Amino acid sequence: MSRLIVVSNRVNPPADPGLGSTGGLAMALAAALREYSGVWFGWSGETTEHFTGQIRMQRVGGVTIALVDLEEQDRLEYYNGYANKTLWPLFHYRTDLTSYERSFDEGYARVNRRFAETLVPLLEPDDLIWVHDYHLIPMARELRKLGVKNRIGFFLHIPWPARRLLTTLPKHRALVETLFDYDVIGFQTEDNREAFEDYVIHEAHGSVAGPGRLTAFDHTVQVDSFPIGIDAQGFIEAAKSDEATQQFDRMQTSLAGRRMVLGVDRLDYSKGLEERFLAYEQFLIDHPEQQEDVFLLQIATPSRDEVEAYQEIRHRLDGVAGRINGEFATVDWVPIRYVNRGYRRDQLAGIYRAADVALVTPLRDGMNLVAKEFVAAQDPEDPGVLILSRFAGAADQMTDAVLVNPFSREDMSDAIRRALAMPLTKRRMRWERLLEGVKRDDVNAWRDRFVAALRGPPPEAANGDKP
Ligand code: GDG
Repeated sequence: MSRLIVVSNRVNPPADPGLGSTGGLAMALAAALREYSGVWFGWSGETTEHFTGQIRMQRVGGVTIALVDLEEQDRLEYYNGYANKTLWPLFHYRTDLTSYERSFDEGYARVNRRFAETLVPLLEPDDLIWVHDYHLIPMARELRKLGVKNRIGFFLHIPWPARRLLTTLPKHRALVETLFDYDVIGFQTEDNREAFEDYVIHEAHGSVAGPGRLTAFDHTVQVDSFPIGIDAQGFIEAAKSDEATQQFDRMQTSLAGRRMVLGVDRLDYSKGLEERFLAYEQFLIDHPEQQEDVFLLQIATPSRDEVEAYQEIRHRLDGVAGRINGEFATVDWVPIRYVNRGYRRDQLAGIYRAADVALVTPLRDGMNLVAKEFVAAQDPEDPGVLILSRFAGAADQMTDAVLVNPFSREDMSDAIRRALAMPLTKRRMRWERLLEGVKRDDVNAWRDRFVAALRGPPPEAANGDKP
């Protein structure tokens, strides 16, 4: 059986599954690779004075990892620069936060080249190579230049933006052209896949070459949507663990009979945290009778804090949470518990379980795994209600959630009221359907579907012979 070589910017499988790691990609890939023979290759997160291309192989949490150090300039131009100041905001529809700097382009190209040069000696002829996310879009092009003939797939964890937005990126065409060196390109949703096709047809003068196949730049690639899932079984078990139960009990005591509305996110402007706080404030204004019976617990783990836009959103959230608390709190009630630290994954599962309502309201999100984890962690006898932004990829699948427009405070305030008032039978019915989907479309199903596409058709089918 061929090995699976996974390539992503950072390589950080949790050493202990109970611990977890913040970030959807890490959790998903660790779960996907654990039962597969292969290697997970990427940046160690460390910098060195001069790039050497030396690899450190390790075994962590049942996964073989291969780490390479980058230079400080790489971190600034490639990671903080092109990845997190150019592509991330642009692909999340925030042109106002997008920097277009040539030095970032150069850093991005350099690191993709360095990754490819470092990976090549590790490769065997029938390895399947699976590259992840916006940091590494040109990786296949660099590998092909070095003579790699293996099948290479790419999966984008974040949204693919609308054509008009993408064209604000200098050299957008050159970037998209590099994608045509892959054999398979995967997106989270049909909507993203369509946006890509729209670009290819209208900007790159490409064409549809058959079902799920696009031709442009003299290459044909397979393009499909592969909605990512969670390790559902693992999460359900984590929610029943001792750690989770202890955390659940602690939460119950601290609730003191109040209802809890919960948010769990990386501290990122795409997650709609400020809009969420303001919508919750609107709810407090609309329903003064409920004020002291409810509180919002927002866990927001700091992330990418070297990038100014992240410092800025953190500062704004401190201000908004402080203002709302100052205005509405009483001597024995605080409306928002705002927490800037991470929790163990099993503790998180206990916190999800104790919540009456989850507010998952990103302004744009590739998928959003928190929505799925919340569902997996609920108590079947008394499940909580999921309020989900229609702009999260997860909304395509999770239609039994209360879907909201995260840009409208009134909409969200109404949704909170409805969710808190939802009778048990209705809650159970919706939750059961949601859970069924979370279990069926889990991370293993996602991996298996992608890897099957990456293997490609059997040789006789590829030659066009009838079976
Ligand atoms: C990207 C895309 C896509 C959060 N706080 C803690 C903690 N987390 C974990 C959650 C969840 C993960 O981080 C966040 O995943 P998301 O999917 O919500 O978001 P991104 O990090 O932006 O992920 C996203 C994903 O990739 C996968 O393709 O869904 O759209 O943006 O697993 O539980 N984990 C722990 N403590 C915390 O405090 N242990």
